[in-house]
Amino acid sequence: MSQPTARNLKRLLPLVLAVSSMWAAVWAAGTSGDLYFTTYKGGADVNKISFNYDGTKLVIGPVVNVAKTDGSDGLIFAPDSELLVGGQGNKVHKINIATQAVVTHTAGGVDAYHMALDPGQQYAWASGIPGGLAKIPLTPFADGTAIPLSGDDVKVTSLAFQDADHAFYTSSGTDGSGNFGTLDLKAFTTHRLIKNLQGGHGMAFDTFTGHLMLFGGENIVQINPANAQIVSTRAFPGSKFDQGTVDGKGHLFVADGNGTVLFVDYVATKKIGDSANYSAQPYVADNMDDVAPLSGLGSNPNPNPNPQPDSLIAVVKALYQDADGDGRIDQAWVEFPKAIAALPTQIQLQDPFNPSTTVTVPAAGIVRIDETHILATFKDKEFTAGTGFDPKPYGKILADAKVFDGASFVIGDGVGPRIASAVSNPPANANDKPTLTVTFSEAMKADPAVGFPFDIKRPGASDPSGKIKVVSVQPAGGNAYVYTFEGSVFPLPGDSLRLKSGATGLADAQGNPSNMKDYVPVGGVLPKVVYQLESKGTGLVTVPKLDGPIPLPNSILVVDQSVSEGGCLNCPPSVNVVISDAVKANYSDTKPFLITLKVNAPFHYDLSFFDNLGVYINKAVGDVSAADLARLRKDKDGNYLLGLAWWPVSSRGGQVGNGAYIAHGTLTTTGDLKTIQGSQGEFRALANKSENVFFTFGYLRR
Ligand SMILES: [Ca+2]
Ligand SMILES: [Ca+2]
Ligand SMILES: [Ca+2]
Repeated sequence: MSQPTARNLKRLLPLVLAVSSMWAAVWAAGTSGDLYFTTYKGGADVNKISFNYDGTKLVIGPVVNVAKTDGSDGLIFAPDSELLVGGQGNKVHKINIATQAVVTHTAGGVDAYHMALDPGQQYAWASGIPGGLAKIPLTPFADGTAIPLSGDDVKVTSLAFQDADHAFYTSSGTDGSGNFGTLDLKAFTTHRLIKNLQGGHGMAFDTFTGHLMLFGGENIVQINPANAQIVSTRAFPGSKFDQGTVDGKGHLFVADGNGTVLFVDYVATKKIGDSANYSAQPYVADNMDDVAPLSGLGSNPNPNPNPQPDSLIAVVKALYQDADGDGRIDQAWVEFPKAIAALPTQIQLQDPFNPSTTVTVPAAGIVRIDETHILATFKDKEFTAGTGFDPKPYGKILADAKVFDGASFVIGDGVGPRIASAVSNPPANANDKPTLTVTFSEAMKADPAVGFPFDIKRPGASDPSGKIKVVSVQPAGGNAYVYTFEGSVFPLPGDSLRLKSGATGLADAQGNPSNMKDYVPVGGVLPKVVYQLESKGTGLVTVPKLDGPIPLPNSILVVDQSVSEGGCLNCPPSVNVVISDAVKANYSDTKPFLITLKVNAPFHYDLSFFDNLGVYINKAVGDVSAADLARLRKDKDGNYLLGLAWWPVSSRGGQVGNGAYIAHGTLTTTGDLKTIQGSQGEFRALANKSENVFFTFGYLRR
């Protein structure tokens, strides 16, 4: 390696130190502004982004096009605030940012890529990668002149000035490595200081450290110009760095051919390679080429000191959600168009179902999901409903008006569907299939291929999950669907259901899957099912002596026990008195009723009676209909208490004598037999709906 000349070192050093210490004291934290950059494939190839770094996190704005050229590479600002852009050939563009007008002049036959502003500000210098040097007049802007170089390197890439007559140069190809040295701008001779430096492609002078920052390939190199020693380096593997810049406040930006911009905060360390530095490398645009200087020669003489209103951050998308899955909206998911450094501190949200209700979510309820998304949660004030509604401007960021656009923003439906109701329909006839009518909380498509998309709970019985086979799903109007089942296992009244969380093929119109956490009871009617009643014991029933025994079609007389006189539902007029007496039951140790039932729905009875030798006595077949029940009193739970009294007259017309008898048959119901009391007196609480009856009882004739 060659050493720099003593003349070079002395010239630069005092100025650099004075400036850097001043900046360090004043600017310790952040930086913001506009970063202008080019892309290398034409089209909308001159652009800018806003950036804001608050000392902890870099935030960049969307890409804004500045102009279109027929080729662009390096770019600098002219003293008149127009952009000078190397045109990737024998041309230099000058762009009026306000009008987007582009004026192009030749570069004296030199291929113009990287640009540098001369310290005297009358000329710009264009150079190649590496290539010849051209001097471009700026007062006025005109065709350039090629300046042949001699010395160690006759082709150059980037220049960084020490003073009016002396610059540092790189001489580098597209791989990002190259030679580094000094250029005498009077003699136009070069003196190489470092050969084949990894990272020696782009270059910027940094007043903050007094050093040169070089960029190329994966590498950033910090060189002390006073002695040409490398102070610090850092590699960012995979990067294709080209031209970079510094803001003079300890922050560096480098364009990367992969489309990112590298940002490094070296305020505290003053060394670009220090691992303690904050760095970020956000994607900006495809075909990223170079960035314009942010400080020093070639930087914007009139940078925009204040963000324009259009740089306030607006919400791009927002959704109401139901985090705990109870069907009530309890949070808003909010998306911003770019990374946000600070969170909103107050968000106002309107209830879509009760427009007069708004909640204000304070900072404590606002959390970051990632760089561009936040959640505002208000579980303590969740809305009363919310799975399906139209998007409307329900949201507003109240605080942070300097950062966030305070306009109302639209919030859409981000809550998946729920079950509003489910009704079980048992088969009415032997060949029918059972069905379940499910009404969802909002419009959705129920895909039959999904099968049985519900979690089911069946208290006190075996879990039917996995045994339920769906054979079809048919729309039934509105948000209702009819699920038809194969086999005997299907949802019953008393079961409860919920939609499976995240079940595919079951989203609402917006594509939100369900996250229903609670269960909805299944309504409807129960199927006829047969159960075993007590079949032992010798209860004793009694009926007063019948003066005129007559055989009846039904030897079971159904009596309403809620009426003290014992109103009979199916008694012929001729037996009224008898039953009335029976209800009074003034006979010790005997009961007037063969069976006592508590029911909530119509039922069917089919019983036969035999004597203790098995001789047939009589039978009882009939129904207690809904119309019958409607005549009775209901208890507070909706049940009817009924007595089944035996009519002790044989089919041949004689009253039976004292003795043991056998009852055999079934009681079935479309509803629920709540309790049943056999002749021996025990009440049984039944989970079942129907009974097989087979028992003996004693009959005491009075
Ligand atoms: Ca370039
Ligand atoms: Ca909720
Ligand atoms: Ca929804």
